[in-house]
Amino acid sequence: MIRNKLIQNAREVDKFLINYLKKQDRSLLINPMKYGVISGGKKIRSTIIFDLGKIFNLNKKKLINVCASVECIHSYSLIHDDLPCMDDDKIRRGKPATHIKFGEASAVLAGNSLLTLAFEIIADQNYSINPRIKNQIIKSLAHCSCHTGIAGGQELDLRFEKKIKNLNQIVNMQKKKTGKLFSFCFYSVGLLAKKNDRESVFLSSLGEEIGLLFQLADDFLDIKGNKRMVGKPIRKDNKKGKSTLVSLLGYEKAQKYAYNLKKKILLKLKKHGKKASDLKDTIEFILGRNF
Ligand code: GRG
Repeated sequence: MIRNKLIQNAREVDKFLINYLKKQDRSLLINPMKYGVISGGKKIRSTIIFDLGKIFNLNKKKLINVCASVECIHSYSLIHDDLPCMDDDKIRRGKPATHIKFGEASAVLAGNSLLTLAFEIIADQNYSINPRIKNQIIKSLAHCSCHTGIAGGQELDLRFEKKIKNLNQIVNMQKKKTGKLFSFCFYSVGLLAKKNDRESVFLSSLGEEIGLLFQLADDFLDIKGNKRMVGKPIRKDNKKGKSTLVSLLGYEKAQKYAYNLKKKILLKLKKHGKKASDLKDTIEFILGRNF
């Protein structure tokens, strides 16, 4: 069931992105950009946005630009994450990483182009939402992506290699590196649903917690996953001396931590009753996933 939902949502976002790029001038970077963002990937962040839309009665047309821009930022982060100066991976989504297929310079430029395309997609005049909300979405996307978010989290991740870090330091790093984009998904849907400040803060932190849960699952897959299913090299964290909750607590205790975190998240969704059932399914998938 969840698999069908993911495939269907990914198709819709891919279709939007293909059409969007078709309307732009051709360039040499279109192919590495498409390779990075369109071909493959679960597009789980888009599914979360659509699930949230169900809770707040927002249709997909209102949400699709946010989904596409999030997938551009996410794919950009993966392209750059695989570069030799970062995590130095050659395989991504079961295929050669973008820099292996197109060369390092093109991968850097395609990543940069996806970053800026994300903002263009929200700012687009055909995306007809309230201009004040549009402005807030753009500001939040920038805040979650830059040194206060993903990029800052990645810097910490690299600096923490082969160092002993405590639980708070690791959680803070992972909430930035992975959690901030999930946080943006929640916050932007809250903005579109015209939620007040208190609810927006609540949604942002819930998104961050789901991002942390997602990262924990990623760390479990690095140890017990199947390389073909995961689509990228596994058993790398230990070799690289990555600071993760698994390396700090051990596999069993980290699993317990993740299970409790999931329980806490699901409890917070209780107030939305049946409307949250799709999001609850996605959260169950996030921790139980094998890809
Ligand atoms: C993007 C602003 C920005 C900066 C770049 C390189 C970098 C700085 C950040 C790396 C962040 C990173 C790679 C975090 C890991 C998040 C994670 C667990 C990714 C895997 O996501 P999936 O499983 O991937 O959703 P698919 O392939 O399904 O799309």
